Amino acid sequence: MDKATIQETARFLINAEVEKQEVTRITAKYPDLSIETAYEIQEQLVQMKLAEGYRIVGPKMGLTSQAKMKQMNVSDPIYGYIFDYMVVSGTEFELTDCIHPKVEAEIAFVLGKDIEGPGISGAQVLAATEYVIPALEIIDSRYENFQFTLPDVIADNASSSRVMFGNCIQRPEALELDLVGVTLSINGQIKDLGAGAAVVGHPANSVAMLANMLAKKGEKLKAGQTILSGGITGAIMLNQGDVVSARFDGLGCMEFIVKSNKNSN
Ligand code: 0L1
Ligand code: MG
Repeated sequence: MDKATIQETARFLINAEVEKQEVTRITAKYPDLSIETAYEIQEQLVQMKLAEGYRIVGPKMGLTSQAKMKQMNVSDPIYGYIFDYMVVSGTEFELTDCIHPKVEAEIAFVLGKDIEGPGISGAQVLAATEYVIPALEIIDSRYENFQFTLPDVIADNASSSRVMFGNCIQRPEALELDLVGVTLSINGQIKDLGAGAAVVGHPANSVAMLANMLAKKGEKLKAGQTILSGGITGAIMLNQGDVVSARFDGLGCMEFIVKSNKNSN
């Protein structure tokens, strides 16, 4: 794929996000799209957002659970980027900001030191982590019906859309992160649950994989970045009026309400 087509495809995906309009997956037009080229489209999309003045909060890992990897028929997770405009503060989420959002519970790592791959281990990640916090990631594939192949979702910034961070801060050594249990409930009913080990065995392993993947393009994880390590629970579709709550063992509770300004008058 030439540079102009990479730029045009990245703009196509940004427009879908901005206009909140689902689009046909890009592999329908480019069936031979490789993983490498998909990451080039993602990189172009990231550069366009930076040029628009947005700031990167941190990279994130996606497709980290066995269930998601099996579903996509892949053996490795993928990465994308969380930007400042994606961070939702408060306890309300605006449904009409997205196309067809889903929520998943994660543990986020805030780094005290840079981490530069290759060869990074989970233990090195824990040593470089200032603290961990609970997070609810809202993913919103720009593709029709959340249907995509691996290159499609990589190009689409790993479905990144919104994120809420909890305010319970813990040093990483205060918890056994692989044993941290999480329940994700909607309107008081548990929709999914899991433990940190669902994230490639241990959430710190996921961050280590991320450092090693980014090293291939000469990037490192930076002190101060907040990094989503991957879904402990599956992703649950959101609907207007939903009260979403997540309980993290040792990391407190998070709750938000799904609003829609479409029907507010
Ligand atoms: O954060 C994630 O795990 C999302 C990865 C992309 C796959 C999806 O949209 O379900
Ligand atoms: Mg996620």
